[in-house]
Amino acid sequence: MAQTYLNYIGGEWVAAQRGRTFENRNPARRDEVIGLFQRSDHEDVGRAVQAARRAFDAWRHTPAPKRAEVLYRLGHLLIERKEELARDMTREMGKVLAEARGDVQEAIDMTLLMAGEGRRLFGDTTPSELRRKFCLTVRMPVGVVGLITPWNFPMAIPAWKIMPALICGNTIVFKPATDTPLSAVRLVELISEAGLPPGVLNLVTGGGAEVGQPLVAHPGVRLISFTGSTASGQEIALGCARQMKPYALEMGGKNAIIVMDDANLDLAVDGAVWGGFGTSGQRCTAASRLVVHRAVLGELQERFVARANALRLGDPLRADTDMGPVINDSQLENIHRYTEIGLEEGARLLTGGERATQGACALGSFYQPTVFTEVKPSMRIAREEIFGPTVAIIAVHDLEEAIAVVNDTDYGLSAAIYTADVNAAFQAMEEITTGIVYVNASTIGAEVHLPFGGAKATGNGHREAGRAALDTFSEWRTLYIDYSGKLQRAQIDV
Ligand code: UN1
Repeated sequence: MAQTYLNYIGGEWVAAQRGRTFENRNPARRDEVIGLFQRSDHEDVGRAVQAARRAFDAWRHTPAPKRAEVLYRLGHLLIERKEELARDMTREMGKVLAEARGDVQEAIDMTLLMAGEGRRLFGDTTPSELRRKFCLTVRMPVGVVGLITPWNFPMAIPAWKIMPALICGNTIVFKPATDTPLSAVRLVELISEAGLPPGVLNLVTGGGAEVGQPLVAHPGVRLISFTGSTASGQEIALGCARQMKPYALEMGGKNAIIVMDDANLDLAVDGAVWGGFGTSGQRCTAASRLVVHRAVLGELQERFVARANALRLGDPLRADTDMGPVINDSQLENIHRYTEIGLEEGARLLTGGERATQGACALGSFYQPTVFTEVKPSMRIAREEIFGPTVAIIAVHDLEEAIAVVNDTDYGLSAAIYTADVNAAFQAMEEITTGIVYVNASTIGAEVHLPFGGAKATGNGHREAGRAALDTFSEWRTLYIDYSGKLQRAQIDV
């Protein structure tokens, strides 16, 4: 009998009001049920918001260095439990164990980074234009914040949002993806063990329509931070706009690697394999396009396909597995639909293009590493986010054309260039319109102390991680202190 996991509201583990649950299965072995989770609805959201509102006053008045102590304790608990957290994550989400450990590590890094912010949270001090007048800015919490997170980074992305929200003094209602609620429960268990006061962080599991939408619509929630698809992000933006509620959105990508004729091809192939097939291509930073100089096209293509074919698919808990399953069968069908679209559009399939069913793959939702060449920038497989192990190769004549192709997409998250030419590298860094640009490294590999996010349809101008995250989760308060003892008029009295 599968274990049942509960919501966490006001410091208590509780069942959803209506008593409904949903099943979470292992994508590598569909017969394995990970657990039953609460299928919550607007009533549960309402209770969680109420608990978060009640906890807000005490938490915002807790000095930030004291809030940080909870985060330091949490960081150490995460370090201690890293291995079991990674195993749970691999079981529910399917990324290979080494990557799951990396996901937990990213949560650790963010937790400790934000704990350090407890003694910084810097604002500005600046002179006044008037005498005996003092000007400064301080960060104030926003209030109750709603966090909606995806399944592809079940612990890292929740940590990117929860940790800055907490250190800034907000209280939280957290809705994790329905495909990865176990990692969310584990994280919340540890935060509570670390001593977070009841009500400061509340967990409500369930679907987008039943939990996400009421969270966005609730007038008591003062900010929504969301990572997920562009379609859902647009819905959230519209819902928030009706209430003048701020929202920070982190959405899709159609990231590209440029390989120039002078590139170190060993390095470029390593980066293309890691970027294209790491996490089975299910990263918003995945390298789903390879933009290759014609002079090296043949060789690059040959080496890349050989490496794709050599990837070992199977049980992601095994150390010798390179690539695990995709998240579920409906996503797998979506990935396969794009293979059909690519073929219909006239791209040439070099390898893959089918569900993988050999050996252990027969038990789960596996898709073969898939490579298309002769892809034109106008094709849908070159423009739309597939979120699977599918890479489109586009040939170009020179750097200018390569940059134009990279930029010719609605998205703007990450890009990379492999070249030995410093001028080409700088030109790419300047001209590519993504939030993140890598030189001689793949499109994935963001670190927590730098801003993460993108332009165009990828985001709405916010950045996660680094100091930038504090700007999302705090309101600036500007303070003027006039100690002249008389009326002084700015802009008028000189
Ligand atoms: C995501 O793809 O949703 O740079 C986040 C990376 C990771 C974070 C990715 N550190 O790929």
